[in-house]
Amino acid sequence: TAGTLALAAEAKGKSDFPRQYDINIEYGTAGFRSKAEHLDHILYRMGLLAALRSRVKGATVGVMITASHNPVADNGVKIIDPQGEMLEIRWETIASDLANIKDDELSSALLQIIKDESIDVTKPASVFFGRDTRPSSEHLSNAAVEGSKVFQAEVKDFGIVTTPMVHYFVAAHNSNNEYGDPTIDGYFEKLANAFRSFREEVVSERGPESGNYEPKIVADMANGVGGPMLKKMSELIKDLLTIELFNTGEGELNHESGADYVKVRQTLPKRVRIKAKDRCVSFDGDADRIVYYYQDQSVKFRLLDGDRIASLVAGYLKSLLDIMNIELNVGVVQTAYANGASTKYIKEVLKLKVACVPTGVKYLHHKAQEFDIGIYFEANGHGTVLFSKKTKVLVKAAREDKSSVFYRLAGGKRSAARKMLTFIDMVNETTGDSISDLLIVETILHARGWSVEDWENCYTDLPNRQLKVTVQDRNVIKVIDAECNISEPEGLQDDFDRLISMFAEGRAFVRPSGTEDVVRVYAESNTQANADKLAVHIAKLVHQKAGGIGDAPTW
Ligand code: G16
Repeated sequence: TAGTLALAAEAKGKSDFPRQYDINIEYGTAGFRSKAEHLDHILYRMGLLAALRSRVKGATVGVMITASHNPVADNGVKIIDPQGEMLEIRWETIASDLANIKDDELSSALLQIIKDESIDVTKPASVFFGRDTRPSSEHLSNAAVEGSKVFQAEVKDFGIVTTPMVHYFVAAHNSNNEYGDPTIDGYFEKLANAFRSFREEVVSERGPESGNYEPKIVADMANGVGGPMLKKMSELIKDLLTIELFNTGEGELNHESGADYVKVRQTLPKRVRIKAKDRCVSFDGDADRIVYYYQDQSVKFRLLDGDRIASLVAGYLKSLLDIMNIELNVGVVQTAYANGASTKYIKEVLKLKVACVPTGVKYLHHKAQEFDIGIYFEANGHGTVLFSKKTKVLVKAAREDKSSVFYRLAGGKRSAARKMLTFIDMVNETTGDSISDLLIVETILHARGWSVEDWENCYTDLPNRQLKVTVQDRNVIKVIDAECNISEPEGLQDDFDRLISMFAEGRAFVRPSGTEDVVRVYAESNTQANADKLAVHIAKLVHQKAGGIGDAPTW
């Protein structure tokens, strides 16, 4: 019975996974994140909760153990819902409450959830597990597995895999393999086959000539799980793309490398050998983000971030729709971090809709579902593309269109449809996926015959700067308007506005991070010096008026 299970869960929790730290940890931007040593009891309890969530949904759910871009000493966990999407936001509160109760409150809390959510504990439950390469991940994963087992869930542990792979496994399994084969090989084959088919379609249409596109990239793996996984992919497509891998695990995770380091510092990762104009990518620690960059002739670092990927994808998909003559509601979803120039380009040049939502893939994903084709990317390189059922039906119909008397002339339309369907297969629609995103970008650049510079020439980024401010309690900052403004501390937004108005093309905002104990500052302006200055002034104001600790940041 529920009572017996809850008592067993509490007993095991007390003996094997007691709460040893009196620290309140909330389900944040991407699940729980903290120092690894604070997380034993939370992982165990999330294993319990995942088993309950599986019963509520009557489907398999996923648990990923990672702290992604955070330092190696941190770790974290997130629960993945049955279609491979992030945990329903209402359940984040349930998760936070369960994570923060005392050990001897566990059975009553579990019984309360069972009652509130009308869960039948005799029904089957199934949980998939995956973890990143952090030294603490195996131990923490075992704690979560133990939790799910106590609640009699069937458990499948995929071991060390990327975060988006776990999202994929869950979605594929729950679709009865329609979305793909829910295995590691199935994941690689699905993406690699789509990449190859697309290439064949392009080559059969226009021959082997690929314009300015060079089939070679340099890849920084942040010393994370991306290393072995991209290596595996690279072997499957080595005749089409040469991938030179760096930071594949010999150094410290995310240290002086990885997508976050490159994006925030706007600099090359360490321990990577490149030549001018080499097309380079960086993954983050769990391979759900990617940024591109290169060094130009004058050895200047040039970044092509998530906004650039969104613009590239949106422009290309629109061109396919134009060929097919299909009208669909296509939109790009961004956050306040999106470079103002990208938003302008998408709206004014591509003539597509742009929506802005708060930081966190979960918000972007939900918004993107409102479009027939929803392209969402955070500037940090986290994103994917969602295609509605209607889109898939219309494109399939266009592929089969043999009605035209000008059958031969309709060949372009059918080819565009085949490309679009193959493209859909290459996308991990469940969440941002570095490997899938890399294949998408390479496919479009090849199809367009573009070099990385051609891609960059679409628009010119406004110079920008990001800083972090450490404060006593980051939650004294209350954000509104999709994080573009703050409502508290009172009067601080007015101070920001006065400052911003003094900078040409000035824009800035601040927000408490949901993955680190800091307040983030973003500023852009007409020159790098101005963007830096604006960011520093805003950071100083935050430091002064929101309880800064230590020195205010400088640049
Ligand atoms: C996570 C989230 C992202 C978010 C990032 C930073 O990324 O998945 O959506 O942009 O954290 O969030 P914050 O600014 O709130 O700290 P990752 O790659 O760490 O999982």
